[in-house]
Amino acid sequence: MNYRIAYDRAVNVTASGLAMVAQRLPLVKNLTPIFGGTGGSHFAAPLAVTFVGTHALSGQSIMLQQTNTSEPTDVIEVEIGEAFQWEFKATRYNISSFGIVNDNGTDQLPAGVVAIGPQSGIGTIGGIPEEPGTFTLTITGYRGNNQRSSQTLPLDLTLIVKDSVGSPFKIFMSDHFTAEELANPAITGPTADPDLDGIDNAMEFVLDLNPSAFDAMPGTIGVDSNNPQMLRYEIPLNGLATAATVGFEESASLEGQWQPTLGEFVERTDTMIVLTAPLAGKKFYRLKVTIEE
Ligand SMILES: [Ca+2]
Ligand SMILES: [Ca+2]
Repeated sequence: MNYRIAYDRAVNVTASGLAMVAQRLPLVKNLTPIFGGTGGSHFAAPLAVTFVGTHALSGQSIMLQQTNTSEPTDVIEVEIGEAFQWEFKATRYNISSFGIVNDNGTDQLPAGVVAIGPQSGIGTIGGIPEEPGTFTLTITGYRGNNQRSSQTLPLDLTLIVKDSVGSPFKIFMSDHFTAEELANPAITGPTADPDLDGIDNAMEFVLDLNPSAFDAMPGTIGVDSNNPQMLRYEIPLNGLATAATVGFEESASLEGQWQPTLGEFVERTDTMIVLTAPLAGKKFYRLKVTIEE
């Protein structure tokens, strides 16, 4: 802690008031050059002082406080991959800069976390954490651009980053639905189709569509440039759905028996699946996906 005294604000100070403040100063000897060589017993004369960090002798400390929620907290709990934003400002003046010190005493932030600003006195800490752990970030706001100006009391922000517990499917669904909806499998289960586009949620995930808005079936169909006798149907896949089983089934009629299409006609990569089928004849194909919930 680095309290400093400046003469930029006139406050009448009584001896008893000064004594109180002196007790807060970790380095009482710093008082000596400012108050002259007469020693600590001659505090009776009114002095003009401003305390940095403790703004007045009445104990009205300048604090940092969160601003982007109605219920401020200094503990943030998120999962890996979950975005958060925590904004703060000083209770009095606008801060022009701020410093952050982590548990190790350096300014390194957890992976995926950044500090921005302050802009108009508001600082932001946020991002998408990439590593689990509990991180204590000690933030100090400064009235000026350098870190030797008036400062707020330090605030310890605790960031708890938990290992992601959701499957890729659940994380995908959580981007589109509320917690209440996520708890209702009739809305967000893999076989539900809340947006009524005929594409169930499992397939919305595998195809990286929007499970809460109408989508047309994606993909491109054309003649295979390598073989004019063959049709080529290419469908892009969600790169986060690599664990899903994706394949085609075929049938001579829509009411008929669906059989898996032979592997020689299907090519799957992490980001697409391609069906190659003879142009001659008539056959129905459908995409089939199986996911881990
Ligand atoms: Ca749907
Ligand atoms: Ca949809």
